[in-house]
Amino acid sequence: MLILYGLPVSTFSTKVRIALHAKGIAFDERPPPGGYRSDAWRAIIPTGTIPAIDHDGFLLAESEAIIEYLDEAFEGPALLPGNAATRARIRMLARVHDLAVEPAVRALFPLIRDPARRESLPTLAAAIEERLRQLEQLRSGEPHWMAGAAFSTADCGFAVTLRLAARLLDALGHPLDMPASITGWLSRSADHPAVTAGLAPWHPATEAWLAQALVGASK
Ligand SMILES: N[C@@H](CCC(=O)N[C@@H](CS)C(=O)NCC(=O)O)C(=O)O
Repeated sequence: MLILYGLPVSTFSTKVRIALHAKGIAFDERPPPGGYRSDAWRAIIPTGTIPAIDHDGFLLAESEAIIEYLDEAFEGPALLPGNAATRARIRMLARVHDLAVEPAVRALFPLIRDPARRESLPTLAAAIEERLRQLEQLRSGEPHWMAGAAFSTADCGFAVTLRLAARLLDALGHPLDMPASITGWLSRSADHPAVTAGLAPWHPATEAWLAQALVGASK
Protein backbone atom coordinates (compact mmCIF):
# COMPACT_ATOMS: atom_id res chain seq x y z
CA MET A 1 0.00 0.00 0.00
CA LEU A 2 1.19 3.54 -0.67
CA ILE A 3 2.75 5.17 2.40
CA LEU A 4 2.31 8.87 3.12
CA TYR A 5 4.99 10.13 5.47
CA GLY A 6 3.40 13.11 7.14
CA LEU A 7 1.86 14.52 10.29
CA PRO A 8 -1.76 15.49 10.95
CA VAL A 9 -0.78 19.08 11.84
CA SER A 10 1.40 19.64 8.77
CA THR A 11 -0.03 21.90 6.06
CA PHE A 12 1.79 20.24 3.18
CA SER A 13 1.06 16.71 4.44
CA THR A 14 -2.61 17.67 4.64
CA LYS A 15 -2.49 19.07 1.11
CA VAL A 16 -1.28 15.66 -0.14
CA ARG A 17 -3.75 13.80 2.12
CA ILE A 18 -6.60 15.75 0.47
CA ALA A 19 -5.22 14.86 -2.98
CA LEU A 20 -5.02 11.16 -2.04
CA HIS A 21 -8.66 11.21 -0.94
CA ALA A 22 -9.67 13.08 -4.10
CA LYS A 23 -8.01 10.40 -6.25
CA GLY A 24 -9.51 7.61 -4.14
CA ILE A 25 -6.08 6.11 -3.40
CA ALA A 26 -5.78 3.85 -0.35
CA PHE A 27 -2.82 4.89 1.80
CA ASP A 28 -1.18 4.34 5.13
CA GLU A 29 -0.02 7.55 6.85
CA ARG A 30 3.03 7.36 9.09
CA PRO A 31 5.12 9.96 10.89
CA PRO A 32 8.61 10.42 9.43
CA PRO A 33 11.01 8.06 11.26
CA GLY A 34 12.86 10.13 13.88
CA GLY A 35 10.68 13.18 13.14
CA TYR A 36 11.05 15.72 10.37
CA ARG A 37 14.47 17.43 10.15
CA SER A 38 15.98 14.47 12.09
CA ASP A 39 19.11 12.73 10.86
CA ALA A 40 17.11 9.51 10.49
CA TRP A 41 14.60 11.23 8.23
CA ARG A 42 17.28 13.15 6.31
CA ALA A 43 18.91 9.81 5.54
CA ILE A 44 15.69 8.99 3.66
CA ILE A 45 14.62 12.46 2.45
CA PRO A 46 17.69 14.76 2.41
CA THR A 47 15.68 17.97 2.80
CA GLY A 48 14.19 16.63 6.04
CA THR A 49 10.75 17.91 5.10
CA ILE A 50 7.35 16.29 5.05
CA PRO A 51 5.38 15.10 3.17
CA ALA A 52 6.96 12.28 1.22
CA ILE A 53 5.50 9.13 -0.28
CA ASP A 54 6.74 5.59 -0.70
CA HIS A 55 4.97 3.88 -3.60
CA ASP A 56 6.25 0.31 -3.83
CA GLY A 57 9.75 1.52 -2.98
CA PHE A 58 9.61 4.70 -5.06
CA LEU A 59 10.34 7.57 -2.67
CA LEU A 60 9.29 11.10 -3.51
CA ALA A 61 9.26 14.40 -1.59
CA GLU A 62 7.73 17.82 -2.42
CA SER A 63 3.95 18.05 -2.26
CA GLU A 64 3.35 19.36 -5.76
CA ALA A 65 5.62 16.75 -7.39
CA ILE A 66 3.88 14.08 -5.30
CA ILE A 67 0.42 15.18 -6.42
CA GLU A 68 1.42 15.32 -10.09
CA TYR A 69 2.92 11.82 -9.75
CA LEU A 70 -0.23 10.47 -8.09
CA ASP A 71 -2.29 12.01 -10.86
CA GLU A 72 -0.26 10.27 -13.56
CA ALA A 73 0.32 6.95 -11.80
CA PHE A 74 -3.23 6.28 -10.58
CA GLU A 75 -6.74 6.13 -12.00
CA GLY A 76 -9.40 8.37 -10.48
CA PRO A 77 -10.55 11.95 -10.94
CA ALA A 78 -7.85 14.09 -12.59
CA LEU A 79 -6.15 16.57 -10.28
CA LEU A 80 -4.80 18.46 -13.29
CA PRO A 81 -7.91 18.42 -15.45
CA GLY A 82 -8.75 20.37 -18.59
CA ASN A 83 -6.93 21.76 -21.58
CA ALA A 84 -3.41 23.19 -21.66
CA ALA A 85 -4.55 26.65 -20.53
CA THR A 86 -6.62 25.34 -17.62
CA ARG A 87 -3.81 23.02 -16.55
CA ALA A 88 -1.34 25.90 -16.70
CA ARG A 89 -3.62 28.03 -14.51
CA ILE A 90 -3.94 25.18 -12.02
CA ARG A 91 -0.14 24.94 -11.79
CA MET A 92 0.15 28.71 -11.49
CA LEU A 93 -2.33 28.90 -8.60
CA ALA A 94 -0.72 25.89 -6.89
CA ARG A 95 2.62 27.72 -7.02
CA VAL A 96 1.05 30.91 -5.71
CA HIS A 97 -0.15 28.82 -2.79
CA ASP A 98 3.22 27.20 -2.12
CA LEU A 99 5.45 30.21 -2.75
CA ALA A 100 3.38 33.22 -1.69
CA VAL A 101 0.27 32.50 0.39
CA GLU A 102 1.52 29.66 2.61
CA PRO A 103 4.77 31.47 3.57
CA ALA A 104 2.74 34.58 4.50
CA VAL A 105 0.59 32.43 6.80
CA ARG A 106 3.58 30.52 8.21
CA ALA A 107 5.07 33.89 9.22
CA LEU A 108 2.41 34.01 11.97
CA PHE A 109 3.83 30.95 13.81
CA PRO A 110 6.40 32.90 15.88
CA LEU A 111 3.65 35.30 17.01
CA ILE A 112 1.59 32.41 18.35
CA ARG A 113 4.52 31.17 20.43
CA ASP A 114 5.87 34.55 21.55
CA PRO A 115 3.67 37.50 22.58
CA ALA A 116 6.70 39.82 22.30
CA ARG A 117 6.57 39.30 18.53
CA ARG A 118 2.94 40.41 18.19
CA GLU A 119 3.72 44.01 17.39
CA SER A 120 4.25 42.80 13.82
CA LEU A 121 0.70 41.36 13.70
CA PRO A 122 -0.91 44.25 11.72
CA THR A 123 1.88 44.10 9.12
CA LEU A 124 1.74 40.31 8.75
CA ALA A 125 -2.07 40.25 8.64
CA ALA A 126 -2.03 42.99 5.98
CA ALA A 127 0.48 40.93 3.96
CA ILE A 128 -1.83 37.89 4.05
CA GLU A 129 -4.83 40.02 3.08
CA GLU A 130 -2.86 41.50 0.19
CA ARG A 131 -1.98 37.98 -1.00
CA LEU A 132 -5.67 37.06 -0.87
CA ARG A 133 -6.62 40.09 -2.95
CA GLN A 134 -4.01 39.02 -5.49
CA LEU A 135 -5.40 35.50 -5.40
CA GLU A 136 -8.91 36.81 -6.04
CA GLN A 137 -7.65 38.72 -9.09
CA LEU A 138 -5.67 35.74 -10.37
CA ARG A 139 -8.76 33.53 -10.11
CA SER A 140 -10.76 36.19 -12.00
CA GLY A 141 -14.02 35.42 -10.21
CA GLU A 142 -14.01 31.65 -10.89
CA PRO A 143 -17.42 30.58 -9.53
CA HIS A 144 -16.53 26.95 -8.82
CA TRP A 145 -13.15 25.65 -7.76
CA MET A 146 -9.86 27.48 -7.42
CA ALA A 147 -8.90 27.21 -11.10
CA GLY A 148 -12.09 26.27 -12.91
CA ALA A 149 -15.11 23.97 -13.00
CA ALA A 150 -13.25 20.94 -11.66
CA PHE A 151 -11.58 20.33 -8.29
CA SER A 152 -7.80 20.25 -8.82
CA THR A 153 -4.43 20.30 -7.12
CA ALA A 154 -4.85 24.08 -6.84
CA ASP A 155 -7.64 23.46 -4.32
CA CYS A 156 -5.70 21.04 -2.11
CA GLY A 157 -3.23 23.45 -0.52
CA PHE A 158 -5.58 26.41 -0.15
CA ALA A 159 -8.12 24.18 1.64
CA VAL A 160 -5.62 23.92 4.49
CA THR A 161 -3.79 27.24 4.39
CA LEU A 162 -6.81 29.54 4.24
CA ARG A 163 -8.41 27.75 7.19
CA LEU A 164 -5.12 27.98 9.07
CA ALA A 165 -4.83 31.70 8.31
CA ALA A 166 -8.35 32.35 9.60
CA ARG A 167 -7.78 30.23 12.72
CA LEU A 168 -4.40 31.76 13.63
CA LEU A 169 -5.55 35.34 13.09
CA ASP A 170 -8.63 34.59 15.14
CA ALA A 171 -6.44 33.26 17.96
CA LEU A 172 -4.33 36.42 17.72
CA GLY A 173 -7.44 38.61 17.95
CA HIS A 174 -7.22 39.96 14.40
CA PRO A 175 -10.03 38.35 12.33
CA LEU A 176 -9.03 37.75 8.71
CA ASP A 177 -10.61 40.03 6.13
CA MET A 178 -11.15 37.60 3.27
CA PRO A 179 -12.42 38.66 -0.18
CA ALA A 180 -16.02 37.49 -0.75
CA SER A 181 -15.17 35.17 -3.64
CA ILE A 182 -12.56 33.41 -1.51
CA THR A 183 -15.03 33.05 1.36
CA GLY A 184 -17.44 31.47 -1.12
CA TRP A 185 -14.78 29.04 -2.31
CA LEU A 186 -13.91 28.20 1.31
CA SER A 187 -17.48 27.27 2.20
CA ARG A 188 -17.89 25.22 -1.02
CA SER A 189 -14.67 23.38 -0.20
CA ALA A 190 -16.06 22.36 3.21
CA ASP A 191 -18.59 20.15 1.40
CA HIS A 192 -16.05 18.38 -0.81
CA PRO A 193 -15.59 14.81 0.54
CA ALA A 194 -11.81 14.82 -0.07
CA VAL A 195 -11.42 18.08 1.82
CA THR A 196 -13.56 16.81 4.70
CA ALA A 197 -11.60 13.55 4.90
CA GLY A 198 -8.21 15.19 4.43
CA LEU A 199 -8.87 17.80 7.12
CA ALA A 200 -10.33 15.32 9.64
CA PRO A 201 -6.97 14.63 11.36
CA TRP A 202 -5.75 18.21 10.77
CA HIS A 203 -8.48 20.00 12.76
CA PRO A 204 -7.86 18.36 16.18
CA ALA A 205 -4.08 18.36 15.67
CA THR A 206 -4.13 22.08 14.88
CA GLU A 207 -6.32 22.86 17.89
CA ALA A 208 -4.02 20.82 20.16
CA TRP A 209 -0.90 22.55 18.79
CA LEU A 210 -2.52 25.96 19.15
CA ALA A 211 -3.68 25.31 22.72
CA GLN A 212 -0.21 24.14 23.70
CA ALA A 213 1.58 27.02 21.95
CA LEU A 214 -0.73 29.64 23.48
CA VAL A 215 -0.33 28.20 26.98
CA GLY A 216 3.45 28.21 26.48
CA ALA A 217 3.25 31.82 25.31
CA SER A 218 1.35 32.93 28.41
CA LYS A 219 4.02 31.52 30.80
N1 LIG B 1 8.00 22.64 -0.58
C1 LIG B 1 7.71 21.59 0.38
C2 LIG B 1 7.42 22.22 1.72
C3 LIG B 1 7.22 21.19 2.79
C4 LIG B 1 7.30 21.77 4.18
O1 LIG B 1 7.75 22.91 4.39
N2 LIG B 1 6.87 20.97 5.13
C5 LIG B 1 7.01 21.39 6.52
C6 LIG B 1 5.88 20.80 7.33
S1 LIG B 1 4.31 21.43 6.79
C7 LIG B 1 8.32 20.86 7.01
O2 LIG B 1 8.69 19.74 6.73
N3 LIG B 1 9.06 21.71 7.73
C8 LIG B 1 10.36 21.34 8.23
C9 LIG B 1 11.47 22.13 7.60
O3 LIG B 1 11.19 22.99 6.77
O4 LIG B 1 12.64 21.89 7.93
C10 LIG B 1 6.54 20.75 -0.13
O5 LIG B 1 5.74 21.26 -0.90
O6 LIG B 1 6.45 19.57 0.24
